[in-house]
Amino acid sequence: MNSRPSLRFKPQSTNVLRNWLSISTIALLTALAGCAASNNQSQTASSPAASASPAASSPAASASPVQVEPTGLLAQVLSRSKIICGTSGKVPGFSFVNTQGEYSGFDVDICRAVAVAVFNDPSKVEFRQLSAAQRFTSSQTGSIDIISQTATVTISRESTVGVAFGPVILYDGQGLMVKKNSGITKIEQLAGKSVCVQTGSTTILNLTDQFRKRGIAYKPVSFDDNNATFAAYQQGRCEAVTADRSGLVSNRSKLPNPDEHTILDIVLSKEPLAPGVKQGDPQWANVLNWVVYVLIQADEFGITSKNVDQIAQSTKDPDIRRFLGLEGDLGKGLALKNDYALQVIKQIGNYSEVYDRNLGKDSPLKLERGPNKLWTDGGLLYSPPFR
Ligand SMILES: N[C@@H](CCC(=O)N[C@@H](CS)C(=O)NCC(=O)O)C(=O)O
Repeated sequence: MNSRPSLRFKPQSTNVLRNWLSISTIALLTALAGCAASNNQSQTASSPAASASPAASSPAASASPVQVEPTGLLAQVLSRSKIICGTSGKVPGFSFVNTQGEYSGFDVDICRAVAVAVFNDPSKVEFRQLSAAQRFTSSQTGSIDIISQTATVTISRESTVGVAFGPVILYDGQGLMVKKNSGITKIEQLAGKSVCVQTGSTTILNLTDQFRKRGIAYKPVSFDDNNATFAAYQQGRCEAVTADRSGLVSNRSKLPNPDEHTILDIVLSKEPLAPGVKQGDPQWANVLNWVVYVLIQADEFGITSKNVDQIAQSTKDPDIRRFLGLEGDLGKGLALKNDYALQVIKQIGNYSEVYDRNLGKDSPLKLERGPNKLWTDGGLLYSPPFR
């Protein structure tokens, strides 16, 4: 059922897990296990109800009705009537707050998608603006429910820092940006020069490693704020600025003359960006995971915000019927409404729609999809089955 069980079933979550595994959940798990499913299938096939409708003949329909109760953070979020989402607010395409206080971006849409899944209302999110370093402390102290802030999945963040990352939403890498007229095209030309960088990030760690491994001396000029980092670069306090390549494209768009800056043709690291939650609450982690997977799976099925209603009315494909909650109990198994996926697609869109409007062809940034294509198109995006 889980593609990355190690992220969700941590030792410290045993009590929560025990509560969560209510009798009805065990019934679902049993029904979904391979051998049990074949038993159920044969029982269903012999029951008169099974022949009455196509839905009733599916293995999922033969399981006991699923009634998973919200617990932990999901229960808290429901009683509070909003999700608290930690994000930057300063990075166009990911999270940007305009002068009217309205948020937009890929990271913002992830939190809105979770709000649709939980409340059927994308507006039920309160955004908290955090620095790169505050992302993780805020998650640890429980003052935010979701981190959705250009965060790279790393082993130490999942082990010592205590973040349970959801699925990767953007495969990126670290880059370097310089002024075009500097003539710099290679990292070696930065020897003895200054590089602006943000603290609380993987960026500063990779920068150190990359110069160290090449044996090049340089001067890091660090800031704990995104805007301060790029302002310093713009003012000429550093010859280069480093960040995730998508972050460079985003911040370049805010500079007075974006065309005067170039991103070097070099990738310093792997930066798989993902939203995350605090560890120890498997039900809440599952909600995040299976909301992100909805975006990816909808893309694979060719379901968009525009055609989802029409597909829901006409499809006979059992995979799609289960996915959209027209049959089976997949949504209920997450303690959500059974049609949560349909609502997420209708109100937020599929992965391509979210990508294109925030980062891709319909956005000012025009970022190529690169590895962020579906696995069926040669990319890395892959959702485990909705089954
Ligand atoms: N992906 C890297 C870098 C992320 C990063 O530095 N993000 C910046 C923006 S590019 C940020 O969130 N800054 C928050 C702020 O200062 O507002 C990580 O997870 O450490």
